Amino acid sequence: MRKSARPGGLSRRRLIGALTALAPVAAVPAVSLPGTAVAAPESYAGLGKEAVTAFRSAWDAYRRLAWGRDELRPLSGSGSDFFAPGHTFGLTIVEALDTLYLMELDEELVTAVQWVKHELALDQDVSVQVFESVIRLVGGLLSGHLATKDPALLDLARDLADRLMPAFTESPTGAPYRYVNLSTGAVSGRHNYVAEIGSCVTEFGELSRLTGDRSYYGAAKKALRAVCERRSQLDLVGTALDIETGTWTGTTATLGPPVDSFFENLWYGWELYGDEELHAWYTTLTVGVFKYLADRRTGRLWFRQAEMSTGRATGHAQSELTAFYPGLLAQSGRVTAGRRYHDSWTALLDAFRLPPDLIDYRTMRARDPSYPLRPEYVDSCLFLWLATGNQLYCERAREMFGRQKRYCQVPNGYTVVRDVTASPMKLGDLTPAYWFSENAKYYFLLFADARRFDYRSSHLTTEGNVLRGLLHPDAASGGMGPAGK
Ligand code: DMJ
Repeated sequence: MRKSARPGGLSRRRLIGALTALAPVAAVPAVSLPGTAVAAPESYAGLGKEAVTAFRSAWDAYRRLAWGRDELRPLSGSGSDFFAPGHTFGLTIVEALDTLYLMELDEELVTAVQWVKHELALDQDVSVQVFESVIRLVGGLLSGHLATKDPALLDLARDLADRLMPAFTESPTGAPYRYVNLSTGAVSGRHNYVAEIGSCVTEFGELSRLTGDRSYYGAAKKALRAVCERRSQLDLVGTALDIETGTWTGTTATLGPPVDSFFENLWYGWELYGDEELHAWYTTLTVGVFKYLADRRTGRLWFRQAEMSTGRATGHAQSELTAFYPGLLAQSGRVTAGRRYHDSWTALLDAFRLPPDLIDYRTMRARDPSYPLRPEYVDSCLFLWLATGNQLYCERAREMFGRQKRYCQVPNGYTVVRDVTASPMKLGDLTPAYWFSENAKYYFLLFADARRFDYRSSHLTTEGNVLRGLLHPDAASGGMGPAGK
């Protein structure tokens, strides 16, 4: 998630003014960024426009070369399916809906909404991953609905959630099966990961709120309970459960995948829906994380892997996916630790032009040198900035944006990197759909004075879908184009 609730103005500029007046933060007249010269402060407006240009270049290529497919392959000029070969859900379109709205690309938004309403086929005889379907498709449809107020998008989100529900309701433990067939409801995959079990409460809670049907929230909460009540005596959870017996099949405690967004959802469920039990679980497990996983021996804050029942260290890998944690810490009141952990990730950018997907933090060597255009570092920039008002995080985002343009930009937008340690870097052929929902949006919100976003109080899901804080400044004069059409 991501939420900030603060007094004061709504816009980015007014927010900074309010923060400065209320609680002066360390001014950043000039920031020395790793691997760069000193960045002088200047207006971010130009960068906001550049974020839109970056988004447009990839979106236009997607429209031209892969419209209706899940994801764009910008080098080969084609499209690909995310969930299963031969089955497509227009994932990029669904993921882009609220970004299009925030960027005021209203003609494109109308086209996107029309595609979703008339072409998105949910009744497909295919098994899909429940977790990815929830965070990307249900979440994208919900934020699209909140942006456009189009009831058809909510109906689609509900239709999809209903098709996914057997994964939860047929489970003896309440932890969902990993896959469900969207047409038949057949479930499969009794071995499921903690992130996948426990990352549905944000979206299902919102669906319950909007429809008045508590069963979605109930199912997601039961799944969280299945994990939290099986925590070890050290207040650590493992990586995977046999969801039929409830026994742990992966007993390594880690902040990284396949656990990561589970922690976000505990906090988000509390923050969005006021569920005290989620707050208690989050607090308890966070104490366990800091007691057994936090590792400061390199002089930086990192998080090791450990055996969940003994706390014995078992690994020192750090996935880039874990770079969401500084933002979550900031949102949940551990700002100092969040800042420190973000500093660690920033230091990594001294050694690498782009963050490798997996490193050993003791040696700072890449264990997986790919860079799948991950958004987590910038995601944390946004939430640290919202929490502190410190422009340092805008500067860090500016640096990453520059590097993405330098190394990932191709004629059809942006693409993933297969090896960030090679010179020149070896490129892959994919624009992940999350780039449209996350990276582009985070840059835009950090740099632009987005008039359709409430900087004072917002909530973004793990996939960057905005569930709170979408403003409708045009509503009085007739509202946006696609609403209700
Ligand atoms: C996104 O799909 C979500 O942020 C998810 O929670 C994990 N990270 C990927 C992108 O890296």
